[in-house]
Amino acid sequence: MSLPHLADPAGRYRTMRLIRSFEELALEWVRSGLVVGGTHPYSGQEAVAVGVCAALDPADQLTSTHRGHGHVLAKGADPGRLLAELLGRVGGLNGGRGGSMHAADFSLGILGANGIVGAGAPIAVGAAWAAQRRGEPTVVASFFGDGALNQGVLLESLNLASIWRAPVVFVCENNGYATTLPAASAVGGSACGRAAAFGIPAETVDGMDVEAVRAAAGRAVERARSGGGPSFLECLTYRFEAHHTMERRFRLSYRAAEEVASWRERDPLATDLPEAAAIDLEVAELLAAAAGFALASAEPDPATATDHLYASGLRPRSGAAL
Ligand SMILES: Cc1ncc(C[n+]2csc(CCOP(=O)(O)OP(=O)(O)O)c2C)c(N)n1
Ligand SMILES: [Mg+2]
Repeated sequence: MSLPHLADPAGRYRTMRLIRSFEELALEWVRSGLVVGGTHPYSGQEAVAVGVCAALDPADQLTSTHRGHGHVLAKGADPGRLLAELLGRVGGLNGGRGGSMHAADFSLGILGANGIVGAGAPIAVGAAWAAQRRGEPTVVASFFGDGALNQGVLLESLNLASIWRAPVVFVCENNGYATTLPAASAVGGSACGRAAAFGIPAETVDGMDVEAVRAAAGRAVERARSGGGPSFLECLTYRFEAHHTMERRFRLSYRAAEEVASWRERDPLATDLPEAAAIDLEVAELLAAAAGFALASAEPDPATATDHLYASGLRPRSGAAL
């Protein structure tokens, strides 16, 4: 059974709108100082998260990135709890201790956003291998950017997934840049070529088209679930905002205004769905309630600052400084 909130075009549009509006609110909260430290906005890339998650079942899992809000929301995380996480409040997905780059909800198969570029991939392969060993039908989607293509750990993960025939769908969100570095001048060969070198079927898809992503992800998920092993999708996409909210402080000019404008013309949210305006209103109300929940959530008690630093059962060595 696919994720119920992504089962039809209206649900997929609603979720893309939720992600876009969430990111706009998060940006506002960063600018006003409510969110400390900033975020990596996902605006522009919504069709990738939603298209891939639309091909997943509720029990399937994912690993995410530093730009993770879209993946987490697409899999079904509560927007109020994600906002509370950004604020560092106790009502957050992780009690406010993870923040934007470490949002997780294991109950929904969200194994975590991740601040280390490429680091979600080995987690995904491990989770998929564990499911395979247990005889469970779980598929794991692993999102990463073009920048991760040059991380050794990603190549090691592709290799292990291939030899173990692990049920992983590797999803490369090629948005053209790793921070300010153009992929065109940083990635030797091609994204799909890397997967092909490990014997993994790979395809490139229009990452601005949610239905194209869903169709390609559907083929990959089907292959993984039926024992056919991993697949690799390169989704061509673009981030509409800065790499990080901090970027506005530096006058960076690595992307031409015309380039940004031409990708904005291909906005994945452009739709002719007749119910789009009603959905937009519905999402605005949902997000207002989510913001209310997050803002009303308590600040953590400073006395709990060192909680969760050790796995359960372990104690700091006596005398060790905390
Ligand atoms: C291992 C590692 N190296 C460097 C960084 C700093 N860093 C954070 S995001 C980023 C760029 C990542 O680019 P990409 O994978 O294309 O993802 P995008 O930001 O475009 O979504 C870098 C270099 C990091 N977090 N982890
Ligand atoms: Mg990138």
